[in-house]
Amino acid sequence: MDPLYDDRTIDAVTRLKDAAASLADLLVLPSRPAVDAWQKAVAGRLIPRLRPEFPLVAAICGGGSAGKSTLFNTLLDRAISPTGGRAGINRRPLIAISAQHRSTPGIAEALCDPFGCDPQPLEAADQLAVPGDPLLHYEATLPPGLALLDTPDFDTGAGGGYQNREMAEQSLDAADVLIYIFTNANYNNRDNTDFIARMLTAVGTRNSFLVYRAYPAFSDGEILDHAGTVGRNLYGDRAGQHVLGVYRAGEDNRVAAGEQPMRIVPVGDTRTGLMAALSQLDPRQVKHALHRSIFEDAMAQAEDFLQESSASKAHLALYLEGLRTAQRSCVQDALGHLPMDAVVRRFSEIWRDTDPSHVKLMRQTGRVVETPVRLLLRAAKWIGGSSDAKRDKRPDNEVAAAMEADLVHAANQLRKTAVDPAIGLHLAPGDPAADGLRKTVRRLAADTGATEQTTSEGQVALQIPVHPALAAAQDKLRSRDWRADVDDMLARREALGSLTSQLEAELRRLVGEQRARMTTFDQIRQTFAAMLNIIPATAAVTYVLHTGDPVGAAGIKVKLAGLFGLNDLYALVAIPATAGMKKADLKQLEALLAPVARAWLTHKLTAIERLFEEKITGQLLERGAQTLDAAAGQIHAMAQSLDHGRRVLENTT
Ligand SMILES: Nc1nc2c(ncn2[C@@H]2O[C@H](COP(=O)(O)OP(=O)(O)OP(=O)(O)O)[C@@H](O)[C@H]2O)c(=O)[nH]1
Ligand SMILES: [Mg+2]
Repeated sequence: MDPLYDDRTIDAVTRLKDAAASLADLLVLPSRPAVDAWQKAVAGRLIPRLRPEFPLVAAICGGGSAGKSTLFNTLLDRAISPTGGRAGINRRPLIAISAQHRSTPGIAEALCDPFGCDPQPLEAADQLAVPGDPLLHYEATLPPGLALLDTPDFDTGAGGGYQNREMAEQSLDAADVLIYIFTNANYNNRDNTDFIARMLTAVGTRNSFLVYRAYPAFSDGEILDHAGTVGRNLYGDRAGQHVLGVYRAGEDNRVAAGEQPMRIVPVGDTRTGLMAALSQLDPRQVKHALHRSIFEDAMAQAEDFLQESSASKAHLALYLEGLRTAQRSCVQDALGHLPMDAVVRRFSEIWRDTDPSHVKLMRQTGRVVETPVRLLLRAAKWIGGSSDAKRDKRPDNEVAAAMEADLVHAANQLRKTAVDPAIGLHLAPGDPAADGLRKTVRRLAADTGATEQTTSEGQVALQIPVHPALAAAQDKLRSRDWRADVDDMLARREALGSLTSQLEAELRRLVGEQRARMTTFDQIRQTFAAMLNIIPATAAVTYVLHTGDPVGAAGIKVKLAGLFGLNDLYALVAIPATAGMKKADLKQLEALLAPVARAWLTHKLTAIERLFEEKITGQLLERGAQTLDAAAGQIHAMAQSLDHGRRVLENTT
């Protein structure tokens, strides 16, 4: 069994066609018109032809009044097609198939498909004299494996052009085998043969029978000589391979008078009559080479589409990664002034509230405040005075204004990035996110137009153009009422800056955890209580977010693993490490503060990220993720089908 005609091949081609169309849609591929044309060709030309019952299509073609219709009628043994002395009688194709196919569904449809129409039956011969879609005739004498096509000429002119070229072109396009009829007047007409040659070799080379309508006075040698010229004009030096037979048709007046059918006589090496030769052609054998070449072309194109789709998908992934990176940095900017002191103060309150009663009593009598306080007072000097003085310098409304400015600035920045034709990123060279993106930008530069530069400050500047699949989501974002969005975000900033029940619960949990780690009369425990009074001021605004471990940095290093999908996001909370604190004390302070800072920052960063996604990036990210997901599925389907296709080509010749 020829694997080309295997059901699995039809399935694979069908899947390939559907997946390519989906990808063109999903990824808004620039070659979408090409995908459409290819898909149409695969559906109309390839798939029906791979079905076992599909007949061989033999198209009779030639110049005006060459005798095409007379030959057609002769082969059918019935005068169906109109004939006459005036050139250009037939204005549309006539398709004749075996009457058996009346009951085979899909055959007539597939035969008409190259013409882009549904099958219509021929009712009267004069229908063929007006331009229109092809007509269909069922003929009992035709074998089921053969469809005969009578075609309009391609050389009668009207208004400086050829009146039937397009129709003739479609007919030739639909043909598996050609019967070219010519006369002494036009056998060497290069315009005609060039036209056919172009059609015949466009997708897979098709073979021909040559019928020479010549005067009886012509010798067979002359017939063969002229037919040889036609063959060479059609196929060049491969004519011997592609010309299946040469016939002569006599110029008999009884034929012209319609009293006799045409007499078609084999010439030279050709031995079999034309109808017999046509019937003997095994459709699969004849079509195998053609179908294999159509199949090969289709696979090669699909391979190109697959590559284009993969590159496009990679571009989309890169853009989304760029957008997420931009969003991360904007979220961090938005948190520039959010006060952490309130959080530490609250932690401290919870701590004190949960003190056992004897400790509360000791605190009232002042017996707890010893060494740690002296230590912490020194620390307070480092941050510029007592904790209260520091807080007084930053009245609440000033903090609120700073918070507002940060949020608006960061939100504007992110929105601009999200609606711009390209994302512009400035990243520190050591940043692992920068390194990853940089590599991808370099790899995809040719396909995406993304660029990479190093700025004069030594930063990595990346430009990533938006992916066309996100154009609609971007338009939607542009048309949003941005002022209203900003107002809404500002209205909610209170909630962002203050404690929520979720954070409160987290702080209570942390207090419990810390307590569990200490024995009742632990010195550390007392130190903690005292420290808690002073930390709020130091921790107010003094933290920095880092991607990558801030090695050797002074202060408390807090790892915020998993936030934004980054495993290496750190917050560095500046603590007066240089203020004479002993290493052991700093360690204690770190043990206390790190979890609080972590809880707080995680909470805030997540909240702002959510807010930005709701107002700015959400639709782009979501649409992008869905598209990536769907594209991955279709790309997989294409790759699998192509694998099958490759195996078919390896196992056939
Ligand atoms: N004497 C003679 N006349 C023929 C022969 N074959 C065709 N004719 C005549 O040539 C004229 C054109 O024949 P058609 O069969 O209509 O030619 P066609 O190629 O179909 O022409 P269009 O459809 O107009 O392009 C008619 O008058 C035919 O009778 C033949 O073998 N001998
Ligand atoms: Mg005709």
